[in-house]
Amino acid sequence: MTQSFSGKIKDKLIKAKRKWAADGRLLTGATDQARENRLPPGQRLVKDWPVLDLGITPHISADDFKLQINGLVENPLVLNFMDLLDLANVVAVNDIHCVTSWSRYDNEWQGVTALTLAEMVRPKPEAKHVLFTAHDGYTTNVRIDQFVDEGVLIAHHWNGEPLSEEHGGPVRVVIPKLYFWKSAKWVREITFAKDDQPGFWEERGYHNNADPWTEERYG
Ligand SMILES: Nc1nc2c(c(=O)[nH]1)N[C@H]1C(S)=C(S)[C@@H](COP(=O)(O)O)O[C@H]1N2
Ligand SMILES: [Mo]
Repeated sequence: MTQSFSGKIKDKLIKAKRKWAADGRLLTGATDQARENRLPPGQRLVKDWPVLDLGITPHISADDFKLQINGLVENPLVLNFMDLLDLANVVAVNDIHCVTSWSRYDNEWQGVTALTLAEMVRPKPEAKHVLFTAHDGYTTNVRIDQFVDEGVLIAHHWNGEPLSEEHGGPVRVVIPKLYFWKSAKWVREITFAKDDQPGFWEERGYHNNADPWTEERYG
């Protein structure tokens, strides 16, 4: 069977990232004291916004976009792009911290809070975990308390512009307190569950919890 070009790139990227994870590379532990309050340990500040993903960019128009919210909830929902715009929207400004060691300050996101969506679907008492599934096949997981936390958005605008395709448009998740791999681009499904289900990188050596302040990078 011949493998597609994008399939090859994908495999290459996965291999490189897995190697870093195995080596514990990028785990510098160094802290810039002058910026201690803003820049987590082992991170460096960038001005541009790198694109990181599995190498496959799904093309989903706002018209075709649908978000399913399901699993252990009283009221499963399917929302389209217009539904999201019609819900209470907020603007939140926060910093991105990527596990590959770059951080980017002052990103202005617009979208619906995860808390708003949770209130709409009403998770059952047994629901303790949330799994995000994206259109490129990517998955990532958080606990329900991390999901409903302050600043967590299902976002469709960045710095006043519609979120670009390469950064997860039309709609991505933003979980500012965790390393950025927890923020699924091109999100299509949010599933509440009793048990934790490790996502794509969590299964490949990334930390389950992903707190940048305690460098929960790998393991
Ligand atoms: N759907 C999807 N979401 C994803 C990823 C991915 O490969 N697919 N990569 C994650 C990782 S590892 C990072 S660092 C950020 C990168 O987001 P950016 O490209 O907007 O900087 O997206 C996260 N969300
Ligand atoms: Mo990442």
